[in-house]
Amino acid sequence: MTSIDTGQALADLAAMHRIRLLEEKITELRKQQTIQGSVHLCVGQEAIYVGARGALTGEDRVFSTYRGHGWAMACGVPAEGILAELLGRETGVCRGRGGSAMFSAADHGFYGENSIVGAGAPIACGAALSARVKKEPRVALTAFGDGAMNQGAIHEAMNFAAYLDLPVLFICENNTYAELTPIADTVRDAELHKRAAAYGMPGERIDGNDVTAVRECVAHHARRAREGHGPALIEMMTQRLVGHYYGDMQSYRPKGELTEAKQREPIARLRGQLLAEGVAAFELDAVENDARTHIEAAAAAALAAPLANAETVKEHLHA
Ligand SMILES: Cc1ncc(C[n+]2csc(CCOP(=O)(O)OP(=O)(O)O)c2C)c(N)n1
Ligand SMILES: [Mg+2]
Repeated sequence: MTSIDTGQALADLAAMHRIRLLEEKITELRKQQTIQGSVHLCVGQEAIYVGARGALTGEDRVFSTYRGHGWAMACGVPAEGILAELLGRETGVCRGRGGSAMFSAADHGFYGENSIVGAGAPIACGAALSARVKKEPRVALTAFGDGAMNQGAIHEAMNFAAYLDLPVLFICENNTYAELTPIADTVRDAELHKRAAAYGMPGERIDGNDVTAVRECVAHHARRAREGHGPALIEMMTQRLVGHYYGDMQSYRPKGELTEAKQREPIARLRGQLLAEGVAAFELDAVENDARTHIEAAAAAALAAPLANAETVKEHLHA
């Protein structure tokens, strides 16, 4: 386990709580059908977003998947704008046009979710190439799942970025499932980071539930990429503590898997580390309570906003 700086760890804990509580609020609103349609939650994977984004600058660009609420929050997209988006409100970050799985907020460096598995990676290469041409010291981070590692687009993007030494960080959020199928049932070698070698770039597997390890690893590879040494593939091991989508019964999970995963989940783990460092339990409770107040206020404001106007549906769209 990595050693921690208490101030940074408290900030990380707060950021992870806000993401977790956002997802819990979305679950509640989806259950009531106040939010409608497909929803993919990132509960359990929060350390990846907070640690990785914490290692980047405001100029860097993030490309996520449909499981993207946590990345958006980590990029600084306001919870109110995200909730309003999922609620189809005029005040949503994409005025209700993107919904849970397809929103973006470029003004926060969040270049968007993408529901096509693997499709964010070639787009991130484009962003990195543009940084190169404009001589801007930005990196493009593309996040995708373990299942996406078997998509052609990911391999094309890795080859392209490696050949041109583009500043791309390929972040594989390995939650060990692609929808309802364990990754181990679909590949000969489940150590996905090894594939980086085939493209001539560094590949690493790290504990994606350790926010400090994530930050340090991403900081290292972002520095390399910014200095012109090219991309890297970082496989971050994690678990989602919920279904693939809202409503997934998870009957495919072996008995006891979730209970065991909860022992390693990032929030409880960082809380345990802070307690061991001598931070009082009431201080940690206060961090969680502040996050709860923040999300409750965001939800109230989002719910009070007007629904997107159907007459303007063709506005604010880019193709
Ligand atoms: C090109 C494409 N193929 C198939 C799908 C259907 N699909 C949606 S999510 C998913 C599983 C992806 O798993 P993984 O990459 O591990 O990401 P996770 O959902 O675990 O975050 C699949 C196959 C899709 N959306 N796009
Ligand atoms: Mg997966």
